[in-house]
Amino acid sequence: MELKDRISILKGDITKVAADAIVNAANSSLMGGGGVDGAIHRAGGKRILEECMEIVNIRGKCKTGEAVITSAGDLPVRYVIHTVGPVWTGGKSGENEQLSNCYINSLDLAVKHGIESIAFPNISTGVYHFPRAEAAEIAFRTVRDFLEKNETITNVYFVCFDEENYALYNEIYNRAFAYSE
Ligand code: AR6
Repeated sequence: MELKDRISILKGDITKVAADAIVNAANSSLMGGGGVDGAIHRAGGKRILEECMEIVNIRGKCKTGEAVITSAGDLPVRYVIHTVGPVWTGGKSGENEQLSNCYINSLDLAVKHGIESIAFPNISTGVYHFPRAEAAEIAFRTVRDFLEKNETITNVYFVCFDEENYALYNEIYNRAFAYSE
């Protein structure tokens, strides 16, 4: 399968996406919150929060850039991967690398669990205020680099909730694959 066919840009609510796994833009407590995190816990039910609590009890809080995996409760997916994006504080505190790590660590976990299709929200671009255009470039480049070296993941969906992110991702996608068949 060609790289361009393994990456898709979708618009809408990630809790409605059918895939093997969806990724949650969580915070280090893993106790839920607003934005996409709130939507995932609301739609998935209490099983997800219970598993998050077990994880925090065993290994402590989830650090920025790291990822953990739980089952998906009532969601139409098998797993939820929870990752903690960086809070944007101007870009000189390692935010770019931390954001990239969110995608890499989520994809590594996906591979370990035999996940073939995975949906990402636009991590850190809400409450955490990462500039959208830069976040989209980092997300796309990181995923693309990963897929070039991996053959088990067949589909990555970038699920954009707002029009601006959707336009940014489409622009990046079209630029990346402009000269491919
Ligand atoms: N489906 C897909 N994307 C969504 C949805 C949804 N249902 N809802 C919002 N988005 P944010 P962050 C988009 O704030 O910036 C939470 O309280 C949204 O438009 O959810 O990483 C956590 O507990 C934006 O583009 O996450 C943390 O405390 C993107 O998801 C904190 O927010 C991310 O926005 C994490 O902040």
